[in-house]
Amino acid sequence: MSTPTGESDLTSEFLPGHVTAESTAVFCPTDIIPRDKSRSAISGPPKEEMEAFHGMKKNTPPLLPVPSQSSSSSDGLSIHATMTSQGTKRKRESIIESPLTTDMIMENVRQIMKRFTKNSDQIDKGNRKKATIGISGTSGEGKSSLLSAILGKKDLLPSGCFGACTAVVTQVEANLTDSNYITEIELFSKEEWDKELKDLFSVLSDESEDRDDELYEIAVEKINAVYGNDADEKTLEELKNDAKFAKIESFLSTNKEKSNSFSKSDVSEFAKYVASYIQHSESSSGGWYWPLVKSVKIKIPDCRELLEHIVLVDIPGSGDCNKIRDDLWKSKLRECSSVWIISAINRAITDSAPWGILKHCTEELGPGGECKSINFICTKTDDIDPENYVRCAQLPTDQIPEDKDQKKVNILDRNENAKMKVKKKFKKSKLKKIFSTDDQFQVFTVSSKAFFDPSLNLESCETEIPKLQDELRTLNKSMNRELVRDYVNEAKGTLLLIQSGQLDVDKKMMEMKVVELEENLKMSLNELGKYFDSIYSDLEQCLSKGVDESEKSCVASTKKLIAPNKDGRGFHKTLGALCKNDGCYSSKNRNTVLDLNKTLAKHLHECIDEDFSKIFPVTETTGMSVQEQINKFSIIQSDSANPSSPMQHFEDFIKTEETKLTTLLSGDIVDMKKLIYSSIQITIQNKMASCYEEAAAVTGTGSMKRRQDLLITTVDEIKHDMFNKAKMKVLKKLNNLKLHIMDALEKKLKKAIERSQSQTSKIIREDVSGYIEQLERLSDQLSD
Ligand SMILES: Nc1nc2c(ncn2[C@@H]2O[C@H](COP(=O)(O)OP(=O)(O)OP(=O)(O)O)[C@@H](O)[C@H]2O)c(=O)[nH]1
Ligand SMILES: [Mg+2]
Repeated sequence: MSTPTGESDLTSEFLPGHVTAESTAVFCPTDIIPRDKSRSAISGPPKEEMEAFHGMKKNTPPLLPVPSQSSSSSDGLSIHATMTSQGTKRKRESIIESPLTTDMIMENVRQIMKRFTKNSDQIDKGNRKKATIGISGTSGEGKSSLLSAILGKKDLLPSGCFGACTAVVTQVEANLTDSNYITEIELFSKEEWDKELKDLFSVLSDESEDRDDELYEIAVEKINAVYGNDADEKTLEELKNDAKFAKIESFLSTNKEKSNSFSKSDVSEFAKYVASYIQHSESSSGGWYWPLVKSVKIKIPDCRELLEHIVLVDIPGSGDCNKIRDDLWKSKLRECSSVWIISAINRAITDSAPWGILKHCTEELGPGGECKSINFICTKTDDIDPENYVRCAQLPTDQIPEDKDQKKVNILDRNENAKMKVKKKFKKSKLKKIFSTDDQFQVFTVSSKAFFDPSLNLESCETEIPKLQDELRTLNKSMNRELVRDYVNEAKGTLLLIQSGQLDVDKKMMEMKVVELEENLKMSLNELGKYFDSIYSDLEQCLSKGVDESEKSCVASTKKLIAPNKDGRGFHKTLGALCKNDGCYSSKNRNTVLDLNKTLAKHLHECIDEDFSKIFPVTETTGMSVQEQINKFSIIQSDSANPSSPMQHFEDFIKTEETKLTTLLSGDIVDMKKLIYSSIQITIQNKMASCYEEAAAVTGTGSMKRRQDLLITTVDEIKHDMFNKAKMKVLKKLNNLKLHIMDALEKKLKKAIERSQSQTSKIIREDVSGYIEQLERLSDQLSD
């Protein structure tokens, strides 16, 4: 433990480390290092120095000297030149006036806390989740190229010229520990792959005329990718006798427990390795593992500033009808706080695909998810046929460019046009309804190619890649601030506990305060309980209405979905796939999605959507959200203690505990809200499961009709029970949320009261009020 004898000592200890997502120290009461009385007096910096520092009377240490290299810190706040020098009073004052970076604030707090805790460097990983940005779009539109450009690493991710390229969901984040490129690959278990293989071979053996050609093609591709050319011509039994088969089996068994991890310092070597797991290539067979992969995580060095708190997820354009990956696709969307829709600029307006993909998942993004914004990104802006453009845009023909500069004028003109048209289209789309303001939807026009290739004559800013990088940087910065704010709050709580413990508080007064706070807790919980009861009854009413409407219309809407009067033969295959896939069919490019479960859940969703988004809004305040109730929950009456009262620190400590709890609970609220919303569809799917299975097994002449009849009759028979179960499930989960929140508040705040009481008996004789003030000043610097 360091003896805080002043600034110079601290300087020698100071390590300009980075703040990491994980760097929120946990300060437990047990961590507090008791001091004996003889040493306690020296626990702050020397008094004279302190008074010289601020003219303060209290024991307040100076803010730490600032490392010069922190000027490149992740939050990019400007640093005054004098902040790097030290020694005189004048210079120290300028330290206070200049804004500190979050790194500096963090380090200051860490240094302060070193004096009082054994593990001020201990890291709490669980506190705040990283933000997920989903990058979605049809195959070949430039998602992977865009990601590589944003990270400034050309060819990092495989990109393809022919057909689908990225085959699996690829998660990209920052490597915050060293300068290596790391990949963690999650493979199917041996059992999962055995089942998949069995399904693939059953698709191959289907020789009936209603065979699903898309499924058939996917089965051939997958089998050949893993086992080599013509493996699809063998039977499953023959394949099992193949040496390659045994190799793959053992590969999956050995990787069952741990994910397959790989680390390289050389980017091209790394890219080549990763490609074999995520690239879908038609040019060669065997030796490609993408069919065996569930998901891939890639960690990139030197991008802390962009991705310290953010995960980018490349969501491949084509579905492969694998249920596990399909579920992952949907659950990834549910996790996204922002989605980037990617479309080549020449198709952005006319092509329905980019909109089609998301049209089917507004629920996963809106009420059932946490999406705060959508960026529509038009890619390949460098790719223009000037003559064609001048003609299509009906520009005067003398504007056909003859040189590069004229071409650039056309490119920029098309960019502006595209932005305008896409925004207009968005205003009319279904997606619009999940947002409350227009600025939650932005359009970018980018060229990943021109970003790396200056010969294409676009300035870096005209490629708009820097604009997207800035957006990431800003988000990262604000998340960093939140994290550091939590850290400072936590530290403050610890010091307040110490401070309240070493003041001579009258025992009787303390007992009275405890009784008062316990009483307040009871009353506040009571109020919160009433709030939950009222939203329960609101939702119950909406759901009951939804159940009635669902019962009335479900047979008709089922018929409309599974028995449309068109293209009977083609539809036979679609229906077969729908039954095999638990009620949901999605075409390879996800443009066409038929989801019977979602169709059946529609009325229940529609009836609760308005209330649900008031109770669980994604961004705005509604006056009736759970989050707002938690934010205002407090057992401290605002003016219950006067500032000079010895009880003040005790109350302040409770307040810091309340803030901590609010942060913890907000994550839980979002997670549980998603479960509540999705429970409607899941209940319906479970209720229909045996019917899907039965319908999938129907074969022979007239099987389409028999499948349709079976589905329609079942829906009619079980509708009452099914929709009521779905309703009850929602209410039960809402009640679980209530219990979870009430329980957490009660237990944690009781514990906080107990902790501060027991602290009073500890022998820590040290005035830490100066440190507390310092933490408050640091905290002020973090306010927006
Ligand atoms: N001219 C031009 N071509 C681009 C640009 N971005 C990507 N491409 C090309 O478009 C093709 C597809 O790019 P990818 O990045 O693989 O597309 P993707 O969206 O990841 O495709 P999937 O992985 O199949 O989902 C490749 O040949 C790229 O070289 C661009 O900005 N300009
Ligand atoms: Mg790709």
